[in-house]
Amino acid sequence: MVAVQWYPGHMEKARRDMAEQLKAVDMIIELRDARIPLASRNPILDEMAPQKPRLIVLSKIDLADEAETAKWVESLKSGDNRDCLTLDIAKDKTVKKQIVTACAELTKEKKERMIRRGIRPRAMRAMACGIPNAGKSTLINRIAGRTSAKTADKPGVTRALTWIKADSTLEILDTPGVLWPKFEDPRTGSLLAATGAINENILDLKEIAMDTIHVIREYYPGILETEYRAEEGTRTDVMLERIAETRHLLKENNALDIDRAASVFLHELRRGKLGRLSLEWIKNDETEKSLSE
Ligand SMILES: Nc1nc2c(ncn2[C@@H]2O[C@H](COP(=O)(O)OP(=O)(O)OP(=O)(O)O)[C@@H](O)[C@H]2O)c(=O)[nH]1
Ligand SMILES: [Mg+2]
Repeated sequence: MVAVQWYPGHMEKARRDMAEQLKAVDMIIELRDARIPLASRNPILDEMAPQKPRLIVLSKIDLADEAETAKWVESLKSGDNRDCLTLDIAKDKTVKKQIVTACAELTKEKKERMIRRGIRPRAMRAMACGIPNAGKSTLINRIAGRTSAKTADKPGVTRALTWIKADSTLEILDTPGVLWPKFEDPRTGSLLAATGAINENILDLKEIAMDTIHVIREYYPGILETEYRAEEGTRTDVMLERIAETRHLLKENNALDIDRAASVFLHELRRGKLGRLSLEWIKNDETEKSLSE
């Protein structure tokens, strides 16, 4: 398992800016990647905003295993002041309606309290946050109904905090993707790298690809062998050779280009070419509840 860490200065600054804004927000919309619902959980959020109502949005469900996602949602929904939605943010036509409805439900008590105290209810404010590349800005644009936030298929795109108005009841703050200073479990860094949450320039893609091949073979035996025409039991490093062969990745001297094979493999995985795969399966001892105890 390769050790990965990515916590550049702009993330530390974003964390401070977010902590500052938290006082003004009524709830959190936490985006996580449906393929890795635990590895994409930012522990900083629990420290910064343990009390705020939280809507967890599992993004990229179009790339994740449906059966696994259903189990995760059950676990992530449980708890007071919490809800969990699954979304294909880029395509789902009901993104705005689902978010507005879920946020209204989670802030209902607060609104009622304001009315009881004779305060005219204002729009509720939600902070959208989560790991880089999870789809925060895409979500903001879908809700705003226009392309106001810059999005791209690479991590670290958003650098500033920006408010948008969903409707008269809800305002949402787009924030930069942030990670945290240390991944307790080395698998976390590797899974975040595999799914595209970490700047590729700092990664050893071959190591990440090998870790990922290992995970996929555990959960989905046979699919890599079929896709890349490899024998059952092929060693992980040899699997990269098979990938180079089937995708015709050769260096100038006609040797197999293993570095490009690693990169092509990870991009095929992220595009969903290998099917809908979840890289973290729910285990009884690893649920959200046990983590927060
Ligand atoms: N397949 C799929 N792609 C998505 C989904 N949501 C977002 N994307 C894509 O993911 C990429 C990243 O989206 P962004 O909205 O820029 O992500 P972000 O969370 O704002 O990223 P940072 O600003 O870097 O933290 C883009 O290429 C989106 O089109 C989804 O539900 N499914
Ligand atoms: Mg963004």
